[in-house]
Formats: sequence, C-alpha cells, structure tokens
Amino acid sequence: MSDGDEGNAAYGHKAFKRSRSHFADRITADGRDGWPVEAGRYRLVVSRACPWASRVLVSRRLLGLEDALSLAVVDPIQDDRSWRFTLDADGRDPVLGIRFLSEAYDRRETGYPGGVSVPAVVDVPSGELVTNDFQQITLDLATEWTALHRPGAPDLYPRARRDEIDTVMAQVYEDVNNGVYRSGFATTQEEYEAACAGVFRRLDLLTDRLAGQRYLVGDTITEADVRLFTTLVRFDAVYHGHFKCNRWKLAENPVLWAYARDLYQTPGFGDTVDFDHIKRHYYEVHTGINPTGIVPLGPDLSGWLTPHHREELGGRPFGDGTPPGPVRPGEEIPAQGRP
Ligand SMILES: N[C@@H](CCC(=O)N[C@@H](CS)C(=O)NCC(=O)O)C(=O)O
Repeated sequence: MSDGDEGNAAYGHKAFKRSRSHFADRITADGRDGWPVEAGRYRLVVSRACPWASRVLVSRRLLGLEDALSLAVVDPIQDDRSWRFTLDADGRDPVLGIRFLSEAYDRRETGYPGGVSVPAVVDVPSGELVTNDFQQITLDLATEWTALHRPGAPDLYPRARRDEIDTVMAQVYEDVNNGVYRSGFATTQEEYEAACAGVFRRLDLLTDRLAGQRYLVGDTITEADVRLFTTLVRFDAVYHGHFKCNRWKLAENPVLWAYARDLYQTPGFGDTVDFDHIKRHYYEVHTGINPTGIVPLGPDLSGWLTPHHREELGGRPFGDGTPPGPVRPGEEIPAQGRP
C-alpha cells in the first residue's frame, strides 16, 4: 500500500505530483467561511509520521493552543481505509467517536472520492471535516487564532517579514519539503536525479544562509523554521535511505545539523517528534519503494540531544515572548519514539 497522494507516482510511472488540498475552508477570527475561531470547537487530527501534519503540531505547541484545539493522533500505519484511530481504546477517537478519518470527510461531502489526508481539522459538534489545507492551517493558527494564544506566544508570521518568509518558504517547499518526495517517488532515473540534485542544491544554499544567522528570517523563530525543521528532522531517519536523498546525511553537515538540533531541543519542536512513528510509516507503508516493509534499526538518535552551540550566533528564539511550558499530559512521546 502507498500513501494516497504518493501512490500515483509509486505505481503509475508518472512524475510525482502532490495533490492540492480539497477542503480549503479557513477557520478565522471573523468566521467568514462559516468557521469562527472558538476554543474547544475543533479537533486537530494528525499523524506524527507526516511532515505536513507535524508543522501543525509544532505551531500548536509554540502558540500554546493545546487547550483550545484538541489533538487526535492516528496510527502511523494506514490500512485500505486510510488513517485510523487504532491507537485509541476500541479503535475509536474518544471525542469524534469515529474509527477512520474518512468518516469525517464523508460527513462533509457524501461519497468524497479523493484521498484522505492529514493534517485535518474537524468540527466537533457536526463531526465534519473543515480543512485539510496543510499550507494554510499553520498560517491561520499564527494570525487568526491570536485571541487564544498563550501569554508569551511568539509571532511566527510577523507582518514586517512576511515577504521574506514567503520567499524562503516557497523555496523550501519546492526543493526540500516536497523535493524529497519527488526524489523518493521518482520512477525514472532522470526524474530522481533532478529532484535529488535540487534537494541538495537548496540545502547548500540554506547552509550558507544559516552559517552566520541562527534562524532563517530575522533573529527569531518563524513559520519558515517550523517548515524546514519538519523535513530536516526526518532526513537521516527516512529521506536519506528510503527516499535516496543520500549525497550526505544531515549529521554530516555541521551547520544544518546544529540548526536542526537547536530547534529539536527548543520546547515545542522535539517534544512533538516520534521517530518510531516516522520510521514505521515510511518504511512499512510505501511498499512500492520498500517491498519487504523492513524498518531499519538506525540511525543512532542520541546525537539529537548533544550541544549545538547555536546560541553563540545570538538570536532571540521567542522574540519578546517565552518558550512554551511542558507537554500536555497524554501527549508525551513514548520512549521508543525518542532519542
Ligand atoms: N497533499 C495533502 C498534504 C498532506 C499529505 O500529503 N499528507 C499525507 C501524509 S504525510 C497523507 O495524509 N496522505 C494520504 C494518505 O497517506 O492516505 C493535501 O492535499 O492536503
């Protein structure tokens, strides 16, 4: 079996193409799409394996939205009905009462024929999917959910820096976030080489950028760092081997490795990462590119906790704000998912 979006390339012998999110309603302060920001009304459904969903996990923690937006974590292994709540008692999400995420999609659109993807935000009272628009959800958490942010929450999308953040994020998306998928699911040598070369060309440029500055834009953590982090944290565990992005390992690039460790060790980043879910999902689910489903034992994760010395570059991680507090009880990463 293969990811819905990703299966076309794995089996169809055509270039990997990421599908656009089908449900693009926005949850906003003024509720203009019919979905007003409201504490406790929505449920965020993620796979901790998924880099697009992981963006939302990090933003939710940094902004302190855990009480306002509850969390459901799916099993990292889908079956033929896609994402399922088999980690929960009786295989049902305790709040939505459903066994498969597809049930929320069906409630929104009867007979919805498209793929079921995470991240997904579901309206709890009606059980309907509101949005699976992974490019917009985090921007809205940063800019529309402000009334519910914790005291000391950082500004992840500062108005004065948006043009620069958007430019960096577009490059990171094309060449890195999605580039690794185009490399991994390529079905011709040319396609693979172009995608893989593009990944490393961009990582080289990002290395230059990050050699002398702690964060991608300005001197604080922004949405751009959240989006680069979610790919870097998976790099050696899955993209280097499984997706054949193997010119070098992250741990062999002193600048990016220190940058990634710095973020990993910042509250709100590493405490959302489950390496066990990441490895099992990629290696077991994408049987088109790993037919045995064997999950490798490595890499050694202990390096993630080693000193990074990036504070010597200055920078104010949370700007005028503060780091988030401890992880919410029940949302801790089990020991097998941590270094
Ligand atoms: N293309 C997705 C972006 C998110 C995405 O690709 N998520 C993957 C997991 S990393 C997914 O849920 N794929 C569908 C599946 O695996 O069944 C969308 O249209 O919103």
